[in-house]
Amino acid sequence: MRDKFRGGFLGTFVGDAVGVPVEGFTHDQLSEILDAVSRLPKDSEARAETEALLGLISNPAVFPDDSAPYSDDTQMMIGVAESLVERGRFDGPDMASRFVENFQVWRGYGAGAFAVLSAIKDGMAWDEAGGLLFSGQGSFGNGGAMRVSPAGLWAHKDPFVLRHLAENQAKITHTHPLGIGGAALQAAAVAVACRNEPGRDFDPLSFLDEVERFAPGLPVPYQYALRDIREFLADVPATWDAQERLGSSIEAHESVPAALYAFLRLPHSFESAVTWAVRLGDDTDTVGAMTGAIAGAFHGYSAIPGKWLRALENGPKGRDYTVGLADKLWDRWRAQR
Ligand code: R7I
Ligand code: MG
Repeated sequence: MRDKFRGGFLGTFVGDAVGVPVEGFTHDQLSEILDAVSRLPKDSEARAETEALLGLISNPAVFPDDSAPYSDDTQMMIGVAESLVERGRFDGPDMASRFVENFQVWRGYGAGAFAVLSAIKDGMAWDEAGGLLFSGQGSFGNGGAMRVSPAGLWAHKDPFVLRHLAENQAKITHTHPLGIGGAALQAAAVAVACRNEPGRDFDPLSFLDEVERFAPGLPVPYQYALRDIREFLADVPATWDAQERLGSSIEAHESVPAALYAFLRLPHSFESAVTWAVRLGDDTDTVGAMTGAIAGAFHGYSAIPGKWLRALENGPKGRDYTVGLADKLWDRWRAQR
């Protein structure tokens, strides 16, 4: 179980880091360029330059050890985890203050999240700023879902605590029902991944049933997407059609289902699932992070390729810190049972 907690944390971190350099590429652009780079001569300058542009997805060696950066996804996941480790339950003011303490603008925050964190930093109440976004509708970006894995791990035994945690941590920045629903779905997927073991008899449809039991009554777009996922899973061989139907954008309802599908489509390999997810294009770091969280909680930290782990940035609040944080959450989880 410790390995699964670490996997859920570092899965987010790795998926984020793999996706960061190629964020904003469309699926077609990414496919073309990956195909082109594989045909360039091994020792050519053109190949080295293109690989340097694409980062971990094309060649992990382009990053010296301890240098591949994470983005806001991992930074905010760290905030969720720090608060849970310290408080042992959802504590809004504490979690919001950790988001603000960790806030480094250059990590690539969404415009809404940036506004919320800046407002809280300037003294606005932690539970007020999020609801002001988008003319009072609140954000339906995927920011509440991208960071939720510690909540999924923490509450993997209890669907009620899980829902409470997932929704409340989202609401600090995302109060739109679709933003909240995405966080609930992603947390449920991580929780169910934590509850199940990889093996030959793994059944994606039973996994999906369990996810739906852990996240009942989601807004309609999620219910349609879950139905689509069932349809795509029956498609053999799988195609990229899912990309068009599910989407991989910055909006929660157009990226959380895609991340779940990427895991279910390739449930036997962390690396394959994350690579596939990032290759969907568009919001690559977040779809990568969310797929990585699910696959990491399922396969465990020990299944994450060493070539990716070694590359991750390892300064303050880097790789070693994040592994330690996962261990602390696990220790507290055990102590509290
Ligand atoms: O959701 P969020 O924290 O970040 C999402 C993505 C991730 O990929 C991060 O890594 C980062 O790159 O951004 O950021 P928000 O700003 O809350 O939401 C993201 C975007 O979704 C916004 O900038 C809007 O374009 C859009 N959006 C909305 N547009 C109109 N009306 C979200 N909610 C609304 C809305 O209600
Ligand atoms: Mg990001």
